[in-house]
Amino acid sequence: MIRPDTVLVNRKRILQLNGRKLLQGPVIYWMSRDQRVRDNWALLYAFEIAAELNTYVLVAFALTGSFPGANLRHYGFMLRGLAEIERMLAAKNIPFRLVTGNPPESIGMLAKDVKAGAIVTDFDPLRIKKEWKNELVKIIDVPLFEVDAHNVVPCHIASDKQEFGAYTIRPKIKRLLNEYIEEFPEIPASVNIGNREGVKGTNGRVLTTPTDWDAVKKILFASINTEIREVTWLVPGEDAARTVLDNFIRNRLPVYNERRNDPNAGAVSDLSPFLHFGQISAQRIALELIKTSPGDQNSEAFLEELIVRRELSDNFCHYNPFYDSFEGFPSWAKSTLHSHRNDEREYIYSKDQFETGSTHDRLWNAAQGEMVTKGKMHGYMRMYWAKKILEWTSSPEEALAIAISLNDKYELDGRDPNGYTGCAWSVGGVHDRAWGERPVFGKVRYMNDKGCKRKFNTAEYIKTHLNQRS
Ligand code: FAD
Ligand code: FO1
Repeated sequence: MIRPDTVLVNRKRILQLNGRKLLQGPVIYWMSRDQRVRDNWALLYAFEIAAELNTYVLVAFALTGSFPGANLRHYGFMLRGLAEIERMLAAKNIPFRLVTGNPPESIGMLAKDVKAGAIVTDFDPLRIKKEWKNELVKIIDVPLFEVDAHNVVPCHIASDKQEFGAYTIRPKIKRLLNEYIEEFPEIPASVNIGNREGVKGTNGRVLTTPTDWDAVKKILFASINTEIREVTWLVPGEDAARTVLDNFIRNRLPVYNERRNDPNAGAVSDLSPFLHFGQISAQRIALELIKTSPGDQNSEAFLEELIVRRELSDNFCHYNPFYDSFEGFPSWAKSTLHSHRNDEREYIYSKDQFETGSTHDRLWNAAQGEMVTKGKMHGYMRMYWAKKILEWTSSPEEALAIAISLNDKYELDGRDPNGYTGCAWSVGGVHDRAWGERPVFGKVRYMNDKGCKRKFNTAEYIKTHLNQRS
């Protein structure tokens, strides 16, 4: 076990994924989910190991063009955030290296090339990330440490099993919050920043010359779907995320509790894209909220979403391998949906009709329009949107597949545990209870436009988001 001279990170955030011993050599932080320099427990742990080995940290990001459901809208946002990270690291003389190809292979090769002594990476409950890590441990001879830098209470500490719902995970998180919601230590000034002329590979080639991001984009964009436009209303990156947070706390938090379910109100934080790409730490957001407005109903309502709901999504994806399929629904939901399989559907739409917002329901089409145009559908509408897909398709399996596919294709914050869980909640009653039985839904909670009309001005929402096309 390591005995660093300064313990920066709570040991319970850290898991070692293989049984290898530390070697003498630089420590690679394989940055993936938590794409930020500040407030990053995984990066801080890499510095702990580097201090112990009296070596330096090399931050590496493995870029793959085949991230499921990702396209220009997402890669554009992410790459601009990564370019900012490289600049922020360079200002601290911390080397950065972008590698491309299949991530486990490219990280494995880099580790060999620099004769790494250890690798640290961040926690992510998604199947693809678990596969990458399982592949990497087969090809390295150094320790691979995984640090939960995304959750305030580490996922495997909050609970060791799939939770039934917010009501079961909330007390477990609340009990542990004080231990984990600590301030972040600064990156130790004493970090050994390696040789000034950059990190060399075994063949003497300098690996950490500044990344040619235009060249990276050119190669990447030639191989991905580029028809979905990047968004322009949101600037990516750590600094921009902090500005959005400060603006939210000042201007929107005071009305959050009462206006957050009104999609016309602009009362939500718009932080989900930054949280998805890890460009801001949820713990930082919570720390700032508690500092500025402790205990008021708006902060409580927001922290419920940011901590309990978000960590419930990681819990679901981490412990349920079927998080994106009918199989992952609770048994009560599977049986009730099953017994209503052959109910008459009033409408049946194809994926293309959903995607182009060509249903009979203008409110639904407006929500689709908001997602396609803005890249971020309002949270209340996402529930309505997904539940209507269940109502207007011939099976719950098809409904879930269409909801996930469109969500991941157009949402800037898509391809995320929150998304798989949100779709499974809407279509398959995950984390919800049984309601009054009705056609198609069975006992899965039903939503209709009357419910929306009671909550907000649907005509205004339709006017704003129903793109001219339909
Ligand atoms: P705010 O209200 O400001 O919330 C702040 C943060 O709290 C969010 O960024 C998010 O991290 C968390 N949060 C809020 N609501 C939820 C929730 N219901 N579940 C989990 N965390 C929550 N969220 C995504 O991040 N990516 C998705 O792809 C996604 N797809 C969804 C699909 C469906 C069908 C549903 C019902 C929900 C989905 N959500 C998804 C959850 C939620 O709608 C979004 O997190 C929220 O709308 C993001 O906007 P915001 O940050 O402005 O929200
Ligand atoms: N993570 C990586 O380590 N490498 C990638 O190339 C990569 C691409 C990518 C594209 C879109 C997107 O939404 C996420 C992407 N991620 C990538 C993962 C991301 O960093 C998050 O870890 C997960 O999506 C959230 O769990």
